[in-house]
Amino acid sequence: MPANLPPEYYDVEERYRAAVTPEEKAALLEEMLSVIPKHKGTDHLRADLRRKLAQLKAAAQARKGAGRQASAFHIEREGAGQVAIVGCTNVGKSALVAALTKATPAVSEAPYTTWTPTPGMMTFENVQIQLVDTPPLSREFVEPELFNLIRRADLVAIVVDLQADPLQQFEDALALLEEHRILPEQRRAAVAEPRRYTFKRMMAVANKADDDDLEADAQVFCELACPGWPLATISVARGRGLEAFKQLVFDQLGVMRIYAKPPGREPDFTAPFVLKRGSTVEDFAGKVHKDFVEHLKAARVWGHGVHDGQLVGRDHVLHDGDIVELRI
Ligand SMILES: Nc1nc2c(ncn2[C@@H]2O[C@H](COP(=O)(O)OP(=O)(O)OP(=O)(O)O)[C@@H](O)[C@H]2O)c(=O)[nH]1
Ligand SMILES: [Mg+2]
Repeated sequence: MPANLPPEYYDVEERYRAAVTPEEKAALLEEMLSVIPKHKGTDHLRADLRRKLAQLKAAAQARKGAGRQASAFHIEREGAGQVAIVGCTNVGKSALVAALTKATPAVSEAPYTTWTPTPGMMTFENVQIQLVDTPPLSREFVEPELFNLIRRADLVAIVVDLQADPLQQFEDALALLEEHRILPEQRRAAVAEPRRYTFKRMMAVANKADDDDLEADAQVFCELACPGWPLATISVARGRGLEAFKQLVFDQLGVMRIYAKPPGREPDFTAPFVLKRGSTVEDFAGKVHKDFVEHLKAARVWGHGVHDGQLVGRDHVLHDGDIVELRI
């Protein structure tokens, strides 16, 4: 036992030993974890407590039946899409979410810092995208609920640390996901029994590209680990590549922005409707108001592949940035 534990720790530990119910034990384990200083000397102790906590939570989850309980891992989707920021410990997931949103997850050089997810809204041009910081994908301490969070996300960003062993980190993260029957969309065509898996859109994020040499390493990493994958090369610490990261996330979400034009007025460019790419005028009408779908006669469109104000039918496919005036 390291000598430098604060006195509160021993108080909580005593209560933990006396606790009877699993809920009480779990709460006290959380309290113990919150008072332990984070440094190398406490790594083993923290790992041990976290393992116990994960076991307790898994048992509690199994008793209650999945999903009914309000859970820290159940995060309501907000904005244009939900992006799960995942990966091994210490790669900079929390640092990324803290840099791009108003959320303030703890960032630390000690491993296993995060263990509940934290959502935050990232602004890209005129849309808001939800990033979710998550606990590390670690075989030892991972909570089963994390995989449900990942299954619900619209996009999964796997973060690696270019200054550590990014290939191994990437492989470990993917292997753990695969054990829980989550595969990248990229692999769907190559899988023999696709019905056994959940396929998710995934992108790679090579973090800690603090200088040009490391940035070049990112290319090599991607060629070896995930050729053809969408890759964002960033340094959260140096603020490199973050704009390109946002653009890539938006592109990979597979959504588009449509502006509603009330007859005789200008559209509001600050408040786009966000629809799946490939959506039609009819889909858009349904998003504006469900009654509009039934009563829709035609629409006028300004934008891609039409002349200004062209009349189109309900099956017309829209494009990112189109302006639409619905005719009811
Ligand atoms: N050099 C460098 N360090 C970084 C960069 N981004 C994050 N870090 C550092 O990496 C360490 C880990 O960052 P976190 O954001 O806590 O990592 P994490 O992936 O959330 O870790 P867990 O919560 O344990 O899964 C911290 O010391 C950060 O300051 C970067 O771009 N360059
Ligand atoms: Mg973290």
